[in-house]
Amino acid sequence: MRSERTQVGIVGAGPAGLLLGHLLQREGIDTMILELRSRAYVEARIRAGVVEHGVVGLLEEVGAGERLRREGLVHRGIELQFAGERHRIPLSDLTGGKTIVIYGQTEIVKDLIRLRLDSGAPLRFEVSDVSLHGLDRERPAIRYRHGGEELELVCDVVAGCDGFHGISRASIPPGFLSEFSREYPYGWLGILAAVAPSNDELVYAHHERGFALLSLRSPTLSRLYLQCRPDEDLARWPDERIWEELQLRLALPGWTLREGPILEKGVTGMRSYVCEPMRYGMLFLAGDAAHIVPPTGAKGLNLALHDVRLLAESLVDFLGSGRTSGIDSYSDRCLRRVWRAEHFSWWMTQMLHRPENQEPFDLRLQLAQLRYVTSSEAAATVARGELRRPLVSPAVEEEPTTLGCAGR
Ligand code: RFL
Ligand code: PHB
Repeated sequence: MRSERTQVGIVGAGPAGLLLGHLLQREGIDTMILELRSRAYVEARIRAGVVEHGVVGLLEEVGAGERLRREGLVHRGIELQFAGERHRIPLSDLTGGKTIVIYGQTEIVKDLIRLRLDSGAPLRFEVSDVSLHGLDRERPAIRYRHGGEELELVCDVVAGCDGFHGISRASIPPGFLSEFSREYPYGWLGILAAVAPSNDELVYAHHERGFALLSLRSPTLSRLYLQCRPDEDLARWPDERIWEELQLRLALPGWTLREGPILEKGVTGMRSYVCEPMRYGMLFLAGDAAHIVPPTGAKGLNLALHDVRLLAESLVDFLGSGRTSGIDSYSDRCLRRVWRAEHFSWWMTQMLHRPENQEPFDLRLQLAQLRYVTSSEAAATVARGELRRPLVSPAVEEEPTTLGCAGR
């Protein structure tokens, strides 16, 4: 087995692993990124689309936001549809001018891969048999296969950025982590369609047939989702049925949902999950490897990038000056933001989705909540107050969320 050496071994080239690599390389720290999949696969995987204000700032600040600034679509509000009406939530007005940007996660990943490869820093795709060793010792190691060769990467620190199904969290001894989770009886059937978006802003629709979401990726690409069962069989959803259902759930008098060729479709289950702490010895977890949220709140990508910003700062301090205060408080600092996002995502999910056999009482509670969120001056005022609170540190700055200005 050939042995190599790096300061930070990063498992996973999703948004978290790639941004961490970029942030550390800029500070002169040696990193190696190992990714299970091919570059083509990673660059084609369709996921998130909403980037929050703070994350846009972060990407721009570190030289990874050039195309995002050019091509990203700035949104100042979103719409909530229920009981046959649409109500606009003016995010910007409620948050002192902050905006969200619509820019595919896939595009962020492409931008970060390009930056990495241009810098000459190592990024290996299609590695296999990845395993972690000596995590509770001073020099942990990552063993893996690449191009038919068995390799060992000796590190100062391992960053587990390998998503919810990765091996990093699974390499922590049983009993060490506390895990918190909730499964929802819902899935999302998502499509990408070659048609101009039918609305300028996102529409979150509560409907008796189930939730629907109208989103977009560009002036010529629509992204739409339908609530379905978590184990929904896509074979039961030919394109015509998908459009028919979207038409029913998003219908509004005087408004038309434009249809077009479906380029991609998939089903995602919904789950909330957090593990505590986000560290074991010299292994630090970041992003979906440590926590996931149902997509209703559009928080997962944003949380993942916040984690690695904190992790990068802490590691620079540790590897550069030997200071341990940053790495020692990393998990607690992340988890504060994580739990706020967990609450918000759960809240959005339970407010907007239709459970099977919903009790009439629960339906009325949902509608009451939706009416409150869209009409209450008090909810908006509370949100503005929250955002003006003195900040604990820039890294845990309060963010406006897709709907987060109201109802929390
Ligand atoms: P990722 O993106 O899952 O990347 C992990 C990477 O690790 C690789 N990997 C391994 N590599 C080496 N060795 C191993 N043993 C490995 N095992 C796995 C994987 O191949 C992969 O490349 O995690 P990361 O970087 O933490 O990023 C998290 C985000 O991807 C995720 O939170 C978001 O996509 C969630 N999400 C959304 N978040 C938002 O902020 N806004 C949104 O609008 C939003 N919409 C969504 C979403 C997620 C969705 N799905 C598919 C669950 C919409 C959907 C439908
Ligand atoms: C998306 O465009 O993929 C998207 C938008 C908002 C969400 C989730 C996903 O809440």
